[in-house]
Amino acid sequence: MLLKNWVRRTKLFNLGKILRKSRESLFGKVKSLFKGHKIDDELWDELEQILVSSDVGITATVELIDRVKDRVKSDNIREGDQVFAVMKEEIVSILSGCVVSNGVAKKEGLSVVLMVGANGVGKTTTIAKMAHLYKKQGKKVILAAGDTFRAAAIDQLKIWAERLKIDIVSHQPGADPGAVVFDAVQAAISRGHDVLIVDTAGRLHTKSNLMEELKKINRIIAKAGQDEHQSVLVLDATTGQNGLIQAKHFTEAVGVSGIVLTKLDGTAKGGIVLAICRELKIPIMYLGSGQELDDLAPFEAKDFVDALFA
Ligand SMILES: Nc1nc2c(ncn2[C@@H]2O[C@H](COP(=O)(O)OP(=O)(O)OP(=O)(O)O)[C@@H](O)[C@H]2O)c(=O)[nH]1
Ligand SMILES: [Mg+2]
Repeated sequence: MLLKNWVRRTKLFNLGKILRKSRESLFGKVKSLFKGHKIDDELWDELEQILVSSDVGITATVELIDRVKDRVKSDNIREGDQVFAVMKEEIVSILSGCVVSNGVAKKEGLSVVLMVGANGVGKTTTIAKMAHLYKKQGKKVILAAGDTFRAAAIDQLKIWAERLKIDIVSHQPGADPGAVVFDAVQAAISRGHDVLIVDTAGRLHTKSNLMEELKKINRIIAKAGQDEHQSVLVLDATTGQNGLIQAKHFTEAVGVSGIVLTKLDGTAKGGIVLAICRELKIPIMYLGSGQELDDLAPFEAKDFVDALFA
Protein backbone atom coordinates (compact mmCIF):
# COMPACT_ATOMS: atom_id res chain seq x y z
CA MET A 1 0.00 0.00 0.00
CA LEU A 2 2.80 2.37 0.99
CA LEU A 3 4.62 1.54 -2.21
CA LYS A 4 1.47 2.13 -4.24
CA ASN A 5 1.06 5.58 -2.70
CA TRP A 6 4.67 6.39 -3.33
CA VAL A 7 4.42 5.34 -6.99
CA ARG A 8 1.28 7.44 -7.33
CA ARG A 9 2.90 10.49 -5.72
CA THR A 10 5.99 10.14 -7.87
CA LYS A 11 3.85 9.95 -10.97
CA LEU A 12 1.89 13.03 -9.96
CA PHE A 13 5.12 14.85 -9.28
CA ASN A 14 6.38 13.97 -12.76
CA LEU A 15 3.14 15.04 -14.39
CA GLY A 16 3.18 18.24 -12.36
CA LYS A 17 6.67 18.93 -13.68
CA ILE A 18 5.64 18.13 -17.24
CA LEU A 19 2.61 20.38 -17.19
CA ARG A 20 4.16 23.30 -15.30
CA LYS A 21 4.09 25.64 -18.28
CA SER A 22 0.50 24.81 -19.17
CA ARG A 23 -0.61 25.14 -15.57
CA GLU A 24 1.15 28.43 -14.92
CA SER A 25 -0.19 30.13 -18.00
CA LEU A 26 -3.52 29.43 -19.61
CA PHE A 27 -4.97 26.78 -17.35
CA GLY A 28 -4.07 28.86 -14.33
CA LYS A 29 -6.36 31.50 -15.74
CA VAL A 30 -9.31 29.07 -15.70
CA LYS A 31 -8.90 28.55 -11.99
CA SER A 32 -8.89 32.27 -11.20
CA LEU A 33 -11.71 32.92 -13.68
CA PHE A 34 -14.10 30.85 -11.58
CA LYS A 35 -13.08 32.34 -8.25
CA GLY A 36 -16.05 34.33 -6.99
CA HIS A 37 -17.36 34.85 -10.54
CA LYS A 38 -21.09 35.00 -11.21
CA ILE A 39 -22.35 32.27 -13.52
CA ASP A 40 -23.31 34.29 -16.58
CA ASP A 41 -22.65 34.50 -20.33
CA GLU A 42 -19.47 36.46 -19.74
CA LEU A 43 -18.06 33.55 -17.72
CA TRP A 44 -18.81 31.03 -20.48
CA ASP A 45 -17.35 33.33 -23.16
CA GLU A 46 -14.14 33.86 -21.23
CA LEU A 47 -13.85 30.14 -20.53
CA GLU A 48 -14.30 29.39 -24.22
CA GLN A 49 -11.56 31.84 -25.15
CA ILE A 50 -9.08 30.39 -22.67
CA LEU A 51 -9.76 26.81 -23.77
CA VAL A 52 -9.48 27.53 -27.48
CA SER A 53 -6.24 29.46 -27.02
CA SER A 54 -4.86 26.53 -24.95
CA ASP A 55 -5.17 24.28 -28.04
CA VAL A 56 -8.19 22.43 -26.68
CA GLY A 57 -9.76 22.91 -30.13
CA ILE A 58 -13.26 24.04 -31.05
CA THR A 59 -14.95 20.61 -30.97
CA ALA A 60 -13.72 19.69 -27.50
CA THR A 61 -14.28 23.22 -26.14
CA VAL A 62 -17.90 23.35 -27.28
CA GLU A 63 -18.60 19.85 -26.02
CA LEU A 64 -16.98 20.53 -22.66
CA ILE A 65 -18.82 23.81 -22.08
CA ASP A 66 -22.14 22.21 -23.05
CA ARG A 67 -21.53 19.37 -20.61
CA VAL A 68 -20.61 21.77 -17.80
CA LYS A 69 -23.65 23.98 -18.51
CA ASP A 70 -25.92 20.90 -18.35
CA ARG A 71 -24.43 19.89 -15.01
CA VAL A 72 -24.79 23.44 -13.64
CA LYS A 73 -28.49 23.26 -14.50
CA SER A 74 -29.18 19.73 -13.32
CA ASP A 75 -27.17 20.06 -10.09
CA ASN A 76 -28.51 23.58 -9.43
CA ILE A 77 -25.01 25.01 -9.04
CA ARG A 78 -24.64 28.69 -8.13
CA GLU A 79 -20.99 29.13 -7.12
CA GLY A 80 -18.08 29.59 -9.53
CA ASP A 81 -15.89 27.29 -7.43
CA GLN A 82 -18.39 24.48 -7.85
CA VAL A 83 -18.44 25.01 -11.62
CA PHE A 84 -14.68 24.62 -11.60
CA ALA A 85 -14.95 21.26 -9.83
CA VAL A 86 -17.63 20.09 -12.28
CA MET A 87 -15.51 21.19 -15.23
CA LYS A 88 -12.59 19.11 -13.98
CA GLU A 89 -14.86 16.08 -13.60
CA GLU A 90 -16.17 16.51 -17.13
CA ILE A 91 -12.63 16.79 -18.56
CA VAL A 92 -11.70 13.58 -16.74
CA SER A 93 -14.79 11.93 -18.17
CA ILE A 94 -13.91 12.99 -21.73
CA LEU A 95 -10.27 11.93 -21.35
CA SER A 96 -11.16 8.59 -19.78
CA GLY A 97 -12.27 7.48 -23.23
CA CYS A 98 -8.67 7.83 -24.45
CA VAL A 99 -6.76 5.90 -21.81
CA VAL A 100 -5.05 2.60 -22.59
CA SER A 101 -4.52 0.42 -19.59
CA ASN A 102 -1.63 -1.86 -20.48
CA GLY A 103 0.62 0.03 -22.91
CA VAL A 104 1.77 -1.93 -25.92
CA ALA A 105 2.81 -5.18 -24.37
CA LYS A 106 0.69 -8.30 -24.81
CA LYS A 107 0.37 -10.79 -21.97
CA GLU A 108 2.00 -13.52 -24.00
CA GLY A 109 4.17 -13.72 -27.09
CA LEU A 110 5.86 -10.98 -29.02
CA SER A 111 4.44 -7.45 -29.23
CA VAL A 112 5.62 -5.51 -32.26
CA VAL A 113 5.41 -1.72 -32.15
CA LEU A 114 6.00 0.42 -35.22
CA MET A 115 6.84 4.00 -34.32
CA VAL A 116 5.83 6.58 -36.90
CA GLY A 117 5.65 10.34 -37.16
CA ALA A 118 6.91 13.53 -38.75
CA ASN A 119 10.56 14.63 -38.69
CA GLY A 120 12.10 15.50 -35.35
CA VAL A 121 8.99 14.89 -33.23
CA GLY A 122 10.90 12.65 -30.81
CA LYS A 123 10.37 9.12 -32.20
CA THR A 124 13.83 7.76 -31.49
CA THR A 125 14.04 9.31 -28.02
CA THR A 126 10.57 7.96 -27.19
CA ILE A 127 11.61 4.47 -28.33
CA ALA A 128 14.48 4.58 -25.84
CA LYS A 129 12.14 5.76 -23.05
CA MET A 130 9.57 3.04 -23.82
CA ALA A 131 12.26 0.36 -24.02
CA HIS A 132 13.54 1.54 -20.64
CA LEU A 133 10.03 1.35 -19.17
CA TYR A 134 9.33 -2.16 -20.52
CA LYS A 135 12.74 -3.35 -19.39
CA LYS A 136 11.96 -2.10 -15.88
CA GLN A 137 8.76 -4.15 -16.09
CA GLY A 138 10.90 -7.23 -16.71
CA LYS A 139 10.26 -7.51 -20.43
CA LYS A 140 12.88 -8.58 -22.95
CA VAL A 141 13.07 -5.73 -25.46
CA ILE A 142 14.69 -5.55 -28.91
CA LEU A 143 14.94 -2.55 -31.26
CA ALA A 144 14.96 -2.34 -35.07
CA ALA A 145 16.84 0.50 -36.76
CA GLY A 146 14.24 1.04 -39.48
CA ASP A 147 15.39 4.59 -40.15
CA THR A 148 18.06 3.70 -42.70
CA PHE A 149 17.76 7.09 -44.36
CA ARG A 150 20.53 8.71 -42.30
CA ALA A 151 23.62 6.94 -40.92
CA ALA A 152 23.31 9.09 -37.79
CA ALA A 153 19.83 7.72 -37.13
CA ILE A 154 21.16 4.15 -36.94
CA ASP A 155 23.99 5.27 -34.64
CA GLN A 156 21.56 7.21 -32.42
CA LEU A 157 19.47 4.07 -31.84
CA LYS A 158 22.57 1.90 -31.35
CA ILE A 159 23.80 4.25 -28.62
CA TRP A 160 20.46 3.97 -26.81
CA ALA A 161 20.50 0.16 -27.16
CA GLU A 162 23.99 0.06 -25.71
CA ARG A 163 23.02 2.32 -22.81
CA LEU A 164 19.95 0.20 -22.12
CA LYS A 165 21.87 -3.05 -22.65
CA ILE A 166 19.27 -4.39 -25.05
CA ASP A 167 19.44 -6.04 -28.48
CA ILE A 168 19.19 -4.15 -31.75
CA VAL A 169 18.87 -5.24 -35.38
CA SER A 170 20.37 -2.84 -37.91
CA HIS A 171 21.55 -2.83 -41.53
CA GLN A 172 23.77 -0.43 -43.46
CA PRO A 173 22.63 3.15 -44.14
CA GLY A 174 20.50 3.24 -47.28
CA ALA A 175 19.30 -0.35 -46.84
CA ASP A 176 15.64 -1.25 -47.36
CA PRO A 177 13.81 -0.55 -44.06
CA GLY A 178 11.47 -3.44 -44.89
CA ALA A 179 14.40 -5.87 -44.85
CA VAL A 180 15.56 -4.57 -41.46
CA VAL A 181 12.09 -5.00 -40.05
CA PHE A 182 11.71 -8.52 -41.47
CA ASP A 183 15.05 -9.57 -39.92
CA ALA A 184 14.13 -7.93 -36.62
CA VAL A 185 10.81 -9.80 -36.36
CA GLN A 186 12.59 -13.10 -37.11
CA ALA A 187 15.29 -12.32 -34.53
CA ALA A 188 12.73 -11.31 -31.91
CA ILE A 189 10.78 -14.54 -32.42
CA SER A 190 13.80 -16.81 -32.42
CA ARG A 191 15.46 -15.14 -29.41
CA GLY A 192 12.21 -15.03 -27.42
CA HIS A 193 11.80 -11.28 -26.98
CA ASP A 194 8.61 -9.82 -25.52
CA VAL A 195 8.65 -6.46 -27.26
CA LEU A 196 10.12 -5.31 -30.59
CA ILE A 197 10.11 -1.56 -31.19
CA VAL A 198 10.74 -0.41 -34.75
CA ASP A 199 12.21 3.03 -35.45
CA THR A 200 11.29 4.67 -38.76
CA ALA A 201 12.52 7.75 -40.57
CA GLY A 202 10.57 10.94 -39.94
CA ARG A 203 8.33 11.83 -42.84
CA LEU A 204 5.97 14.54 -43.96
CA HIS A 205 2.45 13.21 -44.24
CA THR A 206 2.20 14.95 -47.62
CA LYS A 207 4.96 12.81 -49.21
CA SER A 208 2.94 9.98 -50.66
CA ASN A 209 5.93 7.79 -51.59
CA LEU A 210 7.15 7.88 -47.99
CA MET A 211 3.69 7.07 -46.69
CA GLU A 212 3.62 4.11 -49.13
CA GLU A 213 6.90 2.93 -47.64
CA LEU A 214 5.26 2.86 -44.19
CA LYS A 215 2.37 0.82 -45.57
CA LYS A 216 4.93 -1.61 -46.99
CA ILE A 217 6.67 -1.94 -43.61
CA ASN A 218 3.27 -2.60 -42.08
CA ARG A 219 2.66 -5.41 -44.59
CA ILE A 220 6.10 -6.89 -43.98
CA ILE A 221 5.48 -7.12 -40.24
CA ALA A 222 2.21 -8.90 -40.96
CA LYS A 223 3.94 -11.22 -43.43
CA ALA A 224 6.55 -12.09 -40.82
CA GLY A 225 3.69 -13.45 -38.74
CA GLN A 226 2.78 -10.42 -36.64
CA ASP A 227 -0.72 -9.45 -37.71
CA GLU A 228 -1.61 -7.77 -34.47
CA HIS A 229 1.24 -5.30 -34.28
CA GLN A 230 0.64 -1.72 -33.21
CA SER A 231 1.45 1.51 -34.98
CA VAL A 232 2.22 4.26 -32.53
CA LEU A 233 2.19 7.85 -33.72
CA VAL A 234 4.55 10.30 -32.06
CA LEU A 235 3.30 13.88 -32.02
CA ASP A 236 5.17 16.99 -30.88
CA ALA A 237 2.84 18.88 -28.52
CA THR A 238 4.45 22.19 -29.43
CA THR A 239 3.14 21.94 -33.00
CA GLY A 240 -0.42 22.29 -31.69
CA GLN A 241 -3.31 21.80 -34.06
CA ASN A 242 -0.97 20.77 -36.89
CA GLY A 243 -0.52 17.53 -34.97
CA LEU A 244 -4.16 16.73 -35.61
CA ILE A 245 -3.65 16.96 -39.36
CA GLN A 246 -0.57 14.71 -39.16
CA ALA A 247 -2.56 12.22 -37.12
CA LYS A 248 -5.35 12.01 -39.68
CA HIS A 249 -2.88 11.22 -42.50
CA PHE A 250 -0.84 8.67 -40.56
CA THR A 251 -4.05 6.98 -39.43
CA GLU A 252 -5.18 6.62 -43.03
CA ALA A 253 -1.81 5.14 -44.01
CA VAL A 254 -1.04 2.72 -41.19
CA GLY A 255 -4.02 2.71 -38.80
CA VAL A 256 -2.58 4.40 -35.72
CA SER A 257 -3.42 2.46 -32.56
CA GLY A 258 -2.00 4.89 -30.02
CA ILE A 259 -0.35 8.27 -29.63
CA VAL A 260 2.65 9.46 -27.67
CA LEU A 261 2.65 13.19 -27.15
CA THR A 262 6.17 14.57 -26.69
CA LYS A 263 7.74 17.87 -25.62
CA LEU A 264 4.95 18.78 -23.23
CA ASP A 265 7.72 20.34 -21.16
CA GLY A 266 8.25 22.84 -23.95
CA THR A 267 4.72 24.13 -24.40
CA ALA A 268 2.11 26.00 -22.42
CA LYS A 269 -0.65 24.41 -24.45
CA GLY A 270 -1.39 21.12 -22.74
CA GLY A 271 -4.95 21.46 -24.03
CA ILE A 272 -3.85 19.63 -27.20
CA VAL A 273 -4.39 16.41 -25.24
CA LEU A 274 -8.14 17.12 -25.14
CA ALA A 275 -8.25 18.02 -28.82
CA ILE A 276 -6.48 14.78 -29.76
CA CYS A 277 -8.73 12.69 -27.56
CA ARG A 278 -11.96 14.30 -28.71
CA GLU A 279 -11.30 14.85 -32.39
CA LEU A 280 -9.24 11.78 -33.20
CA LYS A 281 -10.60 9.31 -30.66
CA ILE A 282 -7.20 7.58 -30.67
CA PRO A 283 -5.88 6.37 -27.30
CA ILE A 284 -3.11 8.47 -25.77
CA MET A 285 -0.46 6.13 -24.42
CA TYR A 286 2.32 8.25 -22.97
CA LEU A 287 3.31 11.85 -22.39
CA GLY A 288 6.94 12.78 -23.02
CA SER A 289 8.51 15.55 -21.05
CA GLY A 290 12.23 15.79 -21.72
CA GLN A 291 15.31 14.12 -23.07
CA GLU A 292 16.04 11.67 -20.24
CA LEU A 293 14.96 8.03 -20.09
CA ASP A 294 12.55 8.59 -17.22
CA ASP A 295 10.83 11.55 -18.87
CA LEU A 296 7.84 9.49 -19.96
CA ALA A 297 4.57 9.15 -18.07
CA PRO A 298 1.71 6.77 -18.88
CA PHE A 299 -1.38 8.80 -19.65
CA GLU A 300 -4.06 8.74 -16.96
CA ALA A 301 -7.08 11.03 -17.13
CA LYS A 302 -7.51 12.01 -13.48
CA ASP A 303 -3.82 12.44 -12.75
CA PHE A 304 -3.49 14.54 -15.87
CA VAL A 305 -6.35 16.87 -14.94
CA ASP A 306 -5.17 17.15 -11.33
CA ALA A 307 -1.69 18.10 -12.52
CA LEU A 308 -3.04 20.56 -15.07
CA PHE A 309 -5.08 22.49 -12.52
CA ALA A 310 -3.08 21.82 -9.35
N1 LIG B 1 12.22 18.95 -24.51
C1 LIG B 1 12.02 17.76 -25.07
N2 LIG B 1 12.80 17.36 -26.07
C2 LIG B 1 12.58 16.16 -26.63
C3 LIG B 1 11.53 15.31 -26.20
N3 LIG B 1 11.55 14.18 -26.95
C4 LIG B 1 12.57 14.34 -27.82
N4 LIG B 1 13.19 15.52 -27.64
C5 LIG B 1 14.31 16.09 -28.40
O1 LIG B 1 13.86 16.35 -29.72
C6 LIG B 1 14.93 16.15 -30.67
C7 LIG B 1 14.49 15.16 -31.74
O2 LIG B 1 14.31 13.90 -31.12
P1 LIG B 1 14.41 12.52 -31.91
O3 LIG B 1 14.05 11.46 -30.93
O4 LIG B 1 15.71 12.39 -32.60
O5 LIG B 1 13.26 12.75 -32.95
P2 LIG B 1 12.86 11.83 -34.21
O6 LIG B 1 11.40 11.94 -34.36
O7 LIG B 1 13.44 10.48 -34.04
O8 LIG B 1 13.61 12.63 -35.38
P3 LIG B 1 13.88 12.11 -36.88
O9 LIG B 1 14.35 10.71 -36.78
O10 LIG B 1 14.93 13.05 -37.39
O11 LIG B 1 12.60 12.25 -37.61
C8 LIG B 1 16.12 15.68 -29.84
O12 LIG B 1 16.94 16.76 -29.56
C9 LIG B 1 15.48 15.13 -28.57
O13 LIG B 1 16.34 15.16 -27.47
C10 LIG B 1 10.70 15.77 -25.11
O14 LIG B 1 9.74 15.11 -24.65
N5 LIG B 1 10.99 17.00 -24.60
MG1 LIG C 1 14.66 9.36 -35.29
